[in-house]
Amino acid sequence: MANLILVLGDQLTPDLSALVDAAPGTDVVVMAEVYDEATYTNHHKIKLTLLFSAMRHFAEELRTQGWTVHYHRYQPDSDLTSLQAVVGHYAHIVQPAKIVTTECGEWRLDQDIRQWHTTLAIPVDIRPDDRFIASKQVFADWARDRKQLRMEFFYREMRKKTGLLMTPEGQPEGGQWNFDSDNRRKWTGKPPAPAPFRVEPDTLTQEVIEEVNTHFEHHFGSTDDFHFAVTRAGAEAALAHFLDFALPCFGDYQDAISDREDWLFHAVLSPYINCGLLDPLMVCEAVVQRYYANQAPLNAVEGFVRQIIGWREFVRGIYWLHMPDYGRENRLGNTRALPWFYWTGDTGMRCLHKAIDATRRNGYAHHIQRLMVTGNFALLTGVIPEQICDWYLAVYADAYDWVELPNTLGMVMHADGGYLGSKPYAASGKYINRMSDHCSQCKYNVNRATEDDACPFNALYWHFINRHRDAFSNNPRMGMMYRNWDKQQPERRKALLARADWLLENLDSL
Ligand code: FAD
Ligand code: DLZ
Repeated sequence: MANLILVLGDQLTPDLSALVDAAPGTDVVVMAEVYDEATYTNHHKIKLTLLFSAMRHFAEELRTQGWTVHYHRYQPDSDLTSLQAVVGHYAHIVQPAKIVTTECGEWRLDQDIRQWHTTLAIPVDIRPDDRFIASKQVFADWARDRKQLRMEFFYREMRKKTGLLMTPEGQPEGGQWNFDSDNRRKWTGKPPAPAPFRVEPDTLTQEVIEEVNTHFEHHFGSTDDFHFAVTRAGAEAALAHFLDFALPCFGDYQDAISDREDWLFHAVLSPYINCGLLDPLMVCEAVVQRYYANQAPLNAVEGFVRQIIGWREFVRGIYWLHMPDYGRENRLGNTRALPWFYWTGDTGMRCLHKAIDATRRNGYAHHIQRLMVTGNFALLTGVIPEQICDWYLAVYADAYDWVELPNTLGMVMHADGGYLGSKPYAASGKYINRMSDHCSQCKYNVNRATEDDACPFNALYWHFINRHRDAFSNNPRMGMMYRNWDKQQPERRKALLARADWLLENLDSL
């Protein structure tokens, strides 16, 4: 008797645990583009295009390997609006012994699928997602009995487990685990940043672009410059492009921000890794090979590996350890609505305008734009975590709840009380000026704080420090900020707070 194998939109991996022991001649695959998944947030049009096109290409790839694939294309008037409805529909036709699937990455949908054995009255075999290096259980075991979870210590375990950048004697290459301090150069235009990797849309992708622009017209963003790969071969070419042209400088300029360049030396691989077109460990192995071939320095290679086997695995572990409560955290008690300009980019603050505009055009902004520009501003202004989390979930092609939520709620908003990060990444305009060339193009003056034309980040920074004294003044990593605040003249402090109050009342006119 056949099994019905459900492959989700972010499971486009040939050796997925749900597929690996199945029989192409007997078992049947089901894949579906459905209303519920396409609209649970205001997904960027680029993300919808990428996923639908990559899903369609993957279905074709499976068919050429002999699989029978029931593929449900998005139809606005279809009654089958959820994955459960589509799976139920095909289960009725195929009459399978059971449904087989790989565990879903999002708590919301995972909870739903875990009820299907009852709602669809068929056994559902849910397999672990072994595309991650640490299973949920391995992470839970590591986290048990630790008062604070720190990425660095988890990362070291992952280095030992994978052997990546480890000497035969079991020591980290270069004699240290982490070269973070060598990842902070400002980029001034030299060396030139490589042109981004591009794939011109094929006929199938063009068809999807048209459908997305028709059926999801009001969703965020534009597909005008869609150039992501949508197949495994295309994603592998994107990896090769990164290795050849960007990796050597990735480490030096990892924290840089540029007014002129959207992508700098970043990999732009997260959309492919997260939907299954690239395997994270394979990507790290390819990167590490460049180190041993003397084609990339250690600060670049270690910095990259840390992001994947460190941060990526760490945030996923935290997500599954603490959902659903994690998603409701708001420990700083934020009450402010997300400024409207996050959806339009319509603000005179140059750094925010550029980050949001790149997001709208590309479905992408690099990590420091997400953390220190759009994230920092939401932190300083006290935006309600749920609203800023939903924004990040919507606007990036790589966004899935399991990775977006801990990054936004934990790393950026500190809404989990410091569980994920030991201190908030709050910063004034001085930081943005140090790491970018935005400020010289901005209508606000980064060297001023209280005047009408002063960079809003400056007064907002001190307002944040002042209003969260109870939360942070005893944090050893924040002590210096409080000493700096306390030693300013009372009139100066008063002027800074007054300016910040005015800014907070007028965010949408900035
Ligand atoms: P690079 O800078 O080249 O890094 C290489 C790879 O490391 C990435 O492809 C990614 O797989 C991994 N990585 C790097 N940093 C992180 C991190 N903090 N967490 C997890 N993986 C990481 N990443 C997502 O994949 N999806 C998200 O929805 C997402 N939301 C974010 C929200 C906020 C507020 C912040 C601050 C970060 C978020 N990140 C998210 C992490 C990071 O910004 C992106 O992974 C990165 O920008 C992707 O671009 P890249 O491939 O060029 O990455
Ligand atoms: C993000 C997304 C979108 C936009 N559309 C679909 C879809 O139509 N069908 C599907 O199977 N998956 C889709 N996804 C991914 C899921 O919503 C969900 O984020 C992941 O499966 C979580 O692991």
